[in-house]
Amino acid sequence: MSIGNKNNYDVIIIGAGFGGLYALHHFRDKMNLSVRAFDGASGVGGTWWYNRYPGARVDAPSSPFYAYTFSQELVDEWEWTETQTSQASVRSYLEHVAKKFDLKKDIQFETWVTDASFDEAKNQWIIQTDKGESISSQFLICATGALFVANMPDYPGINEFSGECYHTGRWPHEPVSFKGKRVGVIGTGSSGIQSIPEIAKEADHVTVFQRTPQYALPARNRPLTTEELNESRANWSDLRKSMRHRGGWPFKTVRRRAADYTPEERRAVYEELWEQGGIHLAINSFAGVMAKKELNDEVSEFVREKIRETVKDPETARKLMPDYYFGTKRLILDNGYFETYNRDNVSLVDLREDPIEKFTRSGIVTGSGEHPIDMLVLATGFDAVSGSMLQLNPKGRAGMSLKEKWDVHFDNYLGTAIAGFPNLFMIHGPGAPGVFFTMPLGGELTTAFISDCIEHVRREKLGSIEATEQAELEWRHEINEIANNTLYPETDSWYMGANIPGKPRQFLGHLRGSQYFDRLDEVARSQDGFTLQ
Ligand code: NA7
Repeated sequence: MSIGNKNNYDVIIIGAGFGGLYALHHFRDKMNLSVRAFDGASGVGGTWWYNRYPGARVDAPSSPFYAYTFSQELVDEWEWTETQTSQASVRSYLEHVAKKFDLKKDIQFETWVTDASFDEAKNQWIIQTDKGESISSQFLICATGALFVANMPDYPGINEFSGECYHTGRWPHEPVSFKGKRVGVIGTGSSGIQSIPEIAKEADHVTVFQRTPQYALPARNRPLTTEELNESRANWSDLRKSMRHRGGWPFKTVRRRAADYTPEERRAVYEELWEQGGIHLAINSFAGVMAKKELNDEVSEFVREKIRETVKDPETARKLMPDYYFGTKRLILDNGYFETYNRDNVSLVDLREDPIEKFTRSGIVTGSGEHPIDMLVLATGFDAVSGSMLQLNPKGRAGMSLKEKWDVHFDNYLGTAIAGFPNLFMIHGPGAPGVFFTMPLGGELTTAFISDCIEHVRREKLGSIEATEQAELEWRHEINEIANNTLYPETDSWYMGANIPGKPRQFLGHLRGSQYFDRLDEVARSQDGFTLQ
């Protein structure tokens, strides 16, 4: 084992969420490298450390698959309890993982990395922390989180608001009481849609400020049975392979051709899938829903009908009608979201027809007047995928900053390496499958790739590995081509960077996760697209 001293390691990892924790375990325990990890939070979890708002859950019927896959022992000993895992449950699981693999001793918590610069003469990264430390390593792993930098709206007077104010992505650790309060919630993505029903159960009144109505589908969350858990444990190695080859989830998808069905028969299929749970409608209806406009329109209309049937007040139902292509914004699994609008203490403001003009000390003023509130909940999302890397803003060759490099396009190679930034690897960077694949497994597979690259450099006694600009260019075309053959680019979403004013418009994911990881395997063997020296 190469032992690092206090100031120099083989590998520095930034972030102690799913990606960073696994990377630490892998590099330290499987590759015998000296590793130090840093995280600004006081504990493990990354995104799951911060997003502890009421109702926070994985946005998929996740258990036991939204979890690490590499250890049968871990799979056998962890008791998942519900199909749609709660934030508290994910956090307990990650605490357990950290303890089981003795990870915390190599993580420096409550420490922000304030700078990271590449020393070309020594082929090393030097990081500075807010504790005044300067530490170096040959390799820098950025597990900084795809959903980390909170998007804070910039409405006139918002800082004058004198009531309590919380962003869902920075929720306090102390309990927040909504009792007797008038709560304003801005944002109806996953975080808004998961939290609004919970807040409404306790608050005096909830006013939802909605910019874009959403296609939320029933989560049908339920207890996971012992038989189900044991069955997946018994077949874990096959399930793991299925996940790798079926886009991150082991579920068998039915390949149906829309043309083989009459409209009435298709409708019956949608109904059946809806009853099974929204995820089935999302992944299992007909081939081409995400690429063919007419077919997509049909599913969109089906969901709109369901919303109309659920929401009693026709005017509220009208405002809740989504009008973009189904699935082109992150699909949301809800637990009673639309039903919440039938409560007397919930009202909806459609910001597209009644925009926010300003905040006062005690409320929000829209075109129709003032909405007095005691508490503001900002469920306004994140500067997703690229935001955490830009916040870190590493400096590569010749001192070039990532902000300069990514001024107009988030160029990189394979969603993990960046030309001009040798020996730096991202986990879930722009263009990686990220949220289009099961993220814990995606992190494991990406780490395996990075590990092959590091192994290669060390075996050959080289100093650095760096993506070429040509490889970046080809990669840019490759991921854009995949996205451009779908309806995703037609919609303003965080997938496209459209939620952040001024952010370059670029599809931020890779839609074919299994193919992507095949590609990583190929490149791990060939080192194509990299310069090694
Ligand atoms: P999202 O999905 O980005 O949702 C944010 C919501 O906030 C969305 O409804 C936005 O409307 C709205 N928003 C953002 N900025 C504003 C302003 N300035 N004014 C009004 N409304 C605004 O974030 P979440 O936290 O819900 O979920 C992120 C991911 O976490 C999710 O996709 C899952 O993968 C887990 P818009 O739709 O942009 O018009």
